[in-house]
Amino acid sequence: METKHIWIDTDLSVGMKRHKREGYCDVDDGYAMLQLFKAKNVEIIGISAVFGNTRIDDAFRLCQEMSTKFAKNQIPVYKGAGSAIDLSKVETNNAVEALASALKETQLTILAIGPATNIGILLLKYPELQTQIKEVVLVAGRRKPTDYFKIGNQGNHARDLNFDLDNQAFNIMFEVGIPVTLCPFEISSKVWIGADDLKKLDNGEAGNKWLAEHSLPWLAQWINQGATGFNPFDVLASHYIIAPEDIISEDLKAQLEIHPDDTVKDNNKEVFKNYLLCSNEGTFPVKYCHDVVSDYHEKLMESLIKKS
Ligand SMILES: [Ca+2]
Repeated sequence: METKHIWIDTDLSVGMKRHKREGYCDVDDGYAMLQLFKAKNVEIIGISAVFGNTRIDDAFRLCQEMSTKFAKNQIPVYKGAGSAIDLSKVETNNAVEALASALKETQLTILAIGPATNIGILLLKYPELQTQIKEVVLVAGRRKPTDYFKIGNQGNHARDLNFDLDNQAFNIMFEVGIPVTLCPFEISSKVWIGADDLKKLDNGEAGNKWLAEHSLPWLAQWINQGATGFNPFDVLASHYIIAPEDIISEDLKAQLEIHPDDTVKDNNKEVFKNYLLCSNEGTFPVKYCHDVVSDYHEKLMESLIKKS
């Protein structure tokens, strides 16, 4: 079995309270990281933190915590961008420099499960390294502007957060033409984690217990919105890296289009935003992951529960 060299870029926020509004932050980056920590066919070269689900300092601290406590081997952790790319003032950071050094040594597959800011900065600062990137796997996109993702039954549409937080970073990747794979809400909305799954996780290793414990308030938040479990978005992207045969994809073309913002209730054409749309009619080739194999849930749980 070929060992894939991978880099994880994440806005890890497991257990964090939301900044400036009520509730808890996403736990899904933790599932993706733990799955990769346990996978036998990958070698994780580095982990970089990015802003997104939480602030950069918290994401960085949590990456250090997960790497120190739960990784088989020590994986270096770097602090990346704290805000979206400003094209008038593009600044590098520790994460971008470390990723550049790693790419000079070896080709890498990048799992970018936050805003793609660090990848965008890297491509602007080190365009000569683009051929060293085998593939970037991201969580973003949809087919049509009328497709939406809602949590539960209260009528609230969720943002396409990673894309919404840094449109420009995605644009840069597409224009450069590196191989991009998208695992959007279309695929993750077919996968559920519920209370029984958290019980199974809680019986496992220390990393599993930690994740299960911090997932309880997140699950409660989804149940409160009328759902019966939660969709572990980012783990679909990590699963694609370790076992692409479990993920069903098609080759499409991406493009950015401006439409009324679907997350604003009663939006009477006052608030607009960019959409990342994937169809046969777009401009930039992408691999679009949209479904899972029939016994996927069992495979996912096995990959999370197995011993390191
Ligand atoms: Ca994430």
